[in-house]
Amino acid sequence: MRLPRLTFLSALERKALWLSAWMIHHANHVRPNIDGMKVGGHQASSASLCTIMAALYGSVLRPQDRVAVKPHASPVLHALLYLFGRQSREKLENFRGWKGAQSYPSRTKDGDDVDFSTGSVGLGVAQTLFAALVQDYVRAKGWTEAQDGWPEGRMVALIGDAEMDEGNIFEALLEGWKHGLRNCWWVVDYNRQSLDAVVREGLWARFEAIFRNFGWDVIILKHGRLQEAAFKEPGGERLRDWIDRCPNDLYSALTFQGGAAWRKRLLDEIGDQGPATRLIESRSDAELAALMSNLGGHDLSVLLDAFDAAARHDRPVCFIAYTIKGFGLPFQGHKDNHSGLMTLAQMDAWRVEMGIRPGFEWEPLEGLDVDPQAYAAALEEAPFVQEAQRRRSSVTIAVPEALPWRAAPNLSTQAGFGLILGELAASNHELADRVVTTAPDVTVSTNLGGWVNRRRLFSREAKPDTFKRERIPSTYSWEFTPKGQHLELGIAEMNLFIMLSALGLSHSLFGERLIPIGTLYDPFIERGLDALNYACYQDARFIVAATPSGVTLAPEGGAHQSIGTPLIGLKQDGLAAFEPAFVDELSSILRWSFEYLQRNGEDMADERTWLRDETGGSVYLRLSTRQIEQPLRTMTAELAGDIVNGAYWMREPGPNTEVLIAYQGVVAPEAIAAVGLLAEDRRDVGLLAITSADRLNAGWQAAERARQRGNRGAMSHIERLLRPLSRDCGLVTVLDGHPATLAWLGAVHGHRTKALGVEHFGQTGTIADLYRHHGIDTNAIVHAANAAASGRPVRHLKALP
Ligand SMILES: Cc1ncc(C[n+]2csc(CCOP(=O)(O)OP(=O)(O)O)c2C)c(N)n1
Ligand SMILES: [Mg+2]
Repeated sequence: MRLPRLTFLSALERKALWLSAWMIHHANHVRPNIDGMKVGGHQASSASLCTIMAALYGSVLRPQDRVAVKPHASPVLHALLYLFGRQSREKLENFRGWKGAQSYPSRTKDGDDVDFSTGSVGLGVAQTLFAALVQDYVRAKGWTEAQDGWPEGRMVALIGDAEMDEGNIFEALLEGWKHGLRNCWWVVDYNRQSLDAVVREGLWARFEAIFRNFGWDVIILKHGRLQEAAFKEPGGERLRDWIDRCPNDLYSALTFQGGAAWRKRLLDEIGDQGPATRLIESRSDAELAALMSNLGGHDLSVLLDAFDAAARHDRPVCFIAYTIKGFGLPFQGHKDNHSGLMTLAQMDAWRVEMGIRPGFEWEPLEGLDVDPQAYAAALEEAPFVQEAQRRRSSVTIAVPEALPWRAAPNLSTQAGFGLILGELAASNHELADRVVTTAPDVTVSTNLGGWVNRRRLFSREAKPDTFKRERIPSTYSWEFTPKGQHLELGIAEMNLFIMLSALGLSHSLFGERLIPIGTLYDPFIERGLDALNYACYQDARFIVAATPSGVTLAPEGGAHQSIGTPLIGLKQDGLAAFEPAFVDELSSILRWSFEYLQRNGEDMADERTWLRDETGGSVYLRLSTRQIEQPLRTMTAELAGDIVNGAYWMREPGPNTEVLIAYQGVVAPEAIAAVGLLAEDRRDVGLLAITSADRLNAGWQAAERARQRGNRGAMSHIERLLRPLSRDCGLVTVLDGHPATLAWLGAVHGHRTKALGVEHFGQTGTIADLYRHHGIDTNAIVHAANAAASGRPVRHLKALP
């Protein structure tokens, strides 16, 4: 015997509601609480989405669809996956515990069926939109896995209505419109409550207008079938009219109070001693409460009709589903219910109501009035679970032996970046076909122009370059084609990082590996920082080249200067940060990066560097527009290895070295000049070229931890480099960025350290003016060296400003 679709989904909804609330209750009140702290979890927010998620996961979603679930409804997702046999009971019992089911859905920690991590509201929503664009991109390339191996999926976001306040959602909408978004559904859980309170009246109409403006279909699911039937009864129109005019906060308050309160209010306001009164009075309190809470988002039949109809086309659809926060729970509708938990007494009473015996709380069939075999069969037949594994994977794309560029005596790292990509674009290496670039309206100004000239812009529909057709000379060709490999974005750095996040998950979402490279101006990383963090948190793989950077962009001045970004590079988990000075360094780093971002190996530290490179990750390149003299040298494997590990000797110190200068990035000429001056008076001066403070620091920390655990031989790259220095050798660190980036080098072996860098921003001037002002010029380095070193000072120094 088969279960009718609605019977099955209604059972699924009931169990999702019970298990999500119980999971949270168990974590807070049943499991031993060692810290005496509230464990938390969101029973009301979860209840709000149970009907919608039961309909989607039980019947509508297919294995190829990808979903971002509203963060605070993660218990519902865990519960549904448990019912489908795709999540363990042990994990549920350990919800919010060590290695248990995660507080908010997590791709990396929860496993195969969590498609997108969520948590910082708004980001997961936008991620579905960008993922839909990436799906179109890979399918347009004719690669087999995307084309034949796997059907086109739908990218779905389940959104809290207050989540819609996040600006990044609207930035994404604009981008979706420009790129002809398809296959994207956003379902708004319109419970009219946020964390603090009840939301403004009439928001749904604003949402509707916005989405329609951007070319979306909008489907408003306001009333359930019970309400629709009641509206057809005599007096029903008066009831509909009253509901339509009822303020959100009053509706919530009455929902909380229940049937008797509804009766009193409705009789007071629409009682007519005639048909409307009869409509109300013909129902018991419980029936009246059920009628008034029968909103579209809690009615399976309404939801299925809407989803089934939308599934017949690929236009983007926004569903605004009216719901009740805490639906079916004792605090439903209460404005304080966001973080509210059911009390022990409330839970016990509700348990009885749900037909659950003590000790049987986790049993999948407990409290259900369905044929167990038919129910089990329906679970097995749900389209969502028809693939054992929903995540895809991709083969590794080979990386060329070397990345050449057209050398010149003076170059900036930004120019070098353009040259290297230009050469790659001209090559017929497979890697070049997998690279996809993107930039928020800074393609030309970050030197991606050469790449785009050769590899063109992506669009599903071809569009020629009008300037070219009109024979107007221009350095850059701007031609769109489905074969194109550059995704041009509007000026929104949040969008850049969410796009990189989507591109960087293509291998897992769509089975085709992409090598995404995004560019932006370095200071504006901070504009998109949460999205960058989100991309790393999801383990998306990409390269971000940030240029220009620091105060070195001198005349640009003001808020275009970046100070703190090297610290972002240092601290950001999942991101290896580099700041090369020379183009040959950049070439080695890029080549390594192409491999690094494809790795997916064991979480094991390398014995030489103590870096966990086998796991792979993303890469941040901090570049500059300052042209500097390039070293004439051949790149040996050893030097390339040191560059990637974070530092190498420009001038190796001897045993009597009194002072060592360690620089990162674009201030190389100042550091080199300072060493020249110092060497006039001192026997031995060392010069350390640092390409990655981040990787040096990570290795140092890891080696120290290993030693604490008993591995006494553990030694990182920076420890090995600094080991030969005598105890009283002084150390000067310098970069065009915050001095704290390198100041820790003094702690490696306890050397006296002077850390130079930039702490204030906003001055315009020449590079010399600004380096002097911030104390990162040659003169300042020599002064600092004198202060740090033992022995005689250097004579003939200019005073510091
Ligand atoms: C960026 C960000 N800011 C704040 C929060 C804290 N927070 C979590 S949920 C929430 C409000 C949720 O309201 P809504 O989106 O309507 O969800 P509901 O629980 O009503 O379904 C807030 C402010 C967060 N998770 N992320
Ligand atoms: Mg809400």
